[in-house]
Amino acid sequence: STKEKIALLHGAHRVGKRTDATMEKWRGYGLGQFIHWGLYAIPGGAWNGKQYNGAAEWIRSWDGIPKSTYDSLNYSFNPTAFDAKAWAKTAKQMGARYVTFTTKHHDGFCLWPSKYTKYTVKNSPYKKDIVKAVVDAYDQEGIDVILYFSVMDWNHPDWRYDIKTKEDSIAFERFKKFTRNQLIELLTNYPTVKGLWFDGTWDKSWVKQAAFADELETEMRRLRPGLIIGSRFRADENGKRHFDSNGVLMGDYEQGWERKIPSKIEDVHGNDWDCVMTVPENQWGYNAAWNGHLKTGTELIEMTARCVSLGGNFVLNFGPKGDGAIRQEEIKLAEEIGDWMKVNQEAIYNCEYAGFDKQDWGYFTRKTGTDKVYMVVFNVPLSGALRIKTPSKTAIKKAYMLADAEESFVPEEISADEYFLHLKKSTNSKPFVIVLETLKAT
Ligand code: FHN
Repeated sequence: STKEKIALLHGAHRVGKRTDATMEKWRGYGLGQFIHWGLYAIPGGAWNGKQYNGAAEWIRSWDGIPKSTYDSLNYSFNPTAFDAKAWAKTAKQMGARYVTFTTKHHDGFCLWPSKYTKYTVKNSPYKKDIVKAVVDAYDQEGIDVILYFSVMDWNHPDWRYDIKTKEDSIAFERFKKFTRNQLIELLTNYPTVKGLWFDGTWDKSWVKQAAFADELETEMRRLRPGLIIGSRFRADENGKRHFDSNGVLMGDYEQGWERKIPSKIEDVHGNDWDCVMTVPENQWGYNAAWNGHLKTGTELIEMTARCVSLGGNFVLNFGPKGDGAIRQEEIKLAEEIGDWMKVNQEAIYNCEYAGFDKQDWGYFTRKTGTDKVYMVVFNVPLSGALRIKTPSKTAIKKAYMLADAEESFVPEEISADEYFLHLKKSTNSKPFVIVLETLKAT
């Protein structure tokens, strides 16, 4: 475009993707787990027998909830069934290759013994450091850990939504120091974590801190080279979030895909991205009365394939109960996804956008940087013929089932660069994968 570039002091630090090994690993994860856990898991979406319709982790903010009573929930926090190793096993079994864990959600309660506030797990009957237990357990399973951190903090006296008075501005200066201290503390206490997942950064008070946030980002990156930070952390000096005033992505990957998935490659503008998804429509923390449509295992597998086919990662949320146990419905979904992943993970891990036109039967993925293309098939047409349009000058050398290489196909060429693969039988009850070994003429 002919648009003039705006000179920015606190815009994006880079144009285009990161190319270092840590980020390349992140890009290849394919599937991740999100965990929302905190005091809100105790009421689990209900207060005094009354069910609230909004997201369970927001219950403190709903009308009629006494804030001080909510804030005292730390005195009831004693999750006797909490077992970080069991969580990590569930994640491993599902096939997750990274986890994002809520160290502090909007309610301000810290799951680590922060030195900078009394509102932590240390001042609960449980006492022990939950973040450490989670980091250690996932590290042990070889699952990378990203720490979720909400800047917005309903418990902190210096938090402001906007800065309108002198008093606000003095308070918020203290809040900024507090935020910085907590972040440096997290990175220092848990040096193996790969990144930070920011949230609660949309209010005017924080959006106005372009210079401060930019400096803090630089400080954190200096402390932990390779640290991954998404596009939700900071705004530029014009208040632009995610993308700066020149439309360039701020941070290492686009963090805007919450409960929605891009439909075409153009939607992601060549950036890294991940999609975070809930099982019900919009419940992150534990809600005892999950209602409305609950996504099935097959739907979640399809979302995973769709994300990977467009170069992103799919991250499924879990909301453990107040006692620390993962609810049965989530365990079952993890197992269902994991059973599928065991056979088909080759089409999900270390894969990228294939460069083939999307077809109605499902999704193409490509083993990153190779000629191996996967067809993840969800909808078998009545004809049993799967259409493939190859990019020009690309031949299909071999086509076979991923689960059974003996079961191969001879593609029927129906016109230039266009083929049918004729399925022999369509007895599949689960999505399946066909491997295409391709050859590009040079
Ligand atoms: O308000 C939060 C919400 O509770 C949840 O944590 C999600 C997860 O992406 N983030 C915020 C909404 O964008």
